[in-house]
Amino acid sequence: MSPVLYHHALSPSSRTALLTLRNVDLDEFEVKNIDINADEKYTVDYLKINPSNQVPVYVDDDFILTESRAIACYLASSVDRFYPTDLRKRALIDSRLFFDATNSSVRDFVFPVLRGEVKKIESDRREAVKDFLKILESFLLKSEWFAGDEVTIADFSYLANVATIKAWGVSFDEYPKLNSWYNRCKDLPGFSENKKGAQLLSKKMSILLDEPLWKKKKSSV
Ligand SMILES: N[C@@H](CCC(=O)N[C@@H](CS)C(=O)NCC(=O)O)C(=O)O
Repeated sequence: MSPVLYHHALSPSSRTALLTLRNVDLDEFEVKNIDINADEKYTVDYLKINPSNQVPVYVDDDFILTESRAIACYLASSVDRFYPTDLRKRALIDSRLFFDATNSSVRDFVFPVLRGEVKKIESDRREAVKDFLKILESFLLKSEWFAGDEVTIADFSYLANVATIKAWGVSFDEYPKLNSWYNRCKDLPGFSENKKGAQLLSKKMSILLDEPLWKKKKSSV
């Protein structure tokens, strides 16, 4: 049986795993869409695969792997691309991945809206997203990609989140390095698919809110 990725297009975590799959270019795999809002996700079978009930999950025969970035590490290692074995190169990639995984600004912005808990987004949540972008800009001061001069899985992880933020209508004028990186990513397999998922998420959030998802800056003229 081909390996299966349990996926949901709206989920940035899930899109990290899918972007990695598209880039490592496995011969055969299946993408199974799981509706994270539907009962389907809560079946006993899905709970056996992932007790936390989340996407993504990668299943290859009896090997079950949860956590998007662990999936990315595994897939990249299996083809010996995008995750170099050089100790320091790998350590920098891991550092970037852990930072992305533990920075909650995107999920804190998205989840309360999707759960219907808020109709307006508090300003500190918006500020946290801007702080996140500022840090990403600083990561790109010395290199074209997030962990050196070559594309790595760190870039797949950030691309899922950055496309999500871009789809909200956030201007990247203040983050020129990040903007150039994003444009460079357009050549990566899976870029458009990831962008489409980000746009669908943005659309869903906009419907649930009583205000624009991201207000445009007033022109000074
Ligand atoms: N740490 C996990 C986070 C996964 C995650 O938060 N998945 C969300 C979608 S972005 C999900 O499945 N939410 C549904 C739920 O928690 O019920 C990873 O990176 O794989």
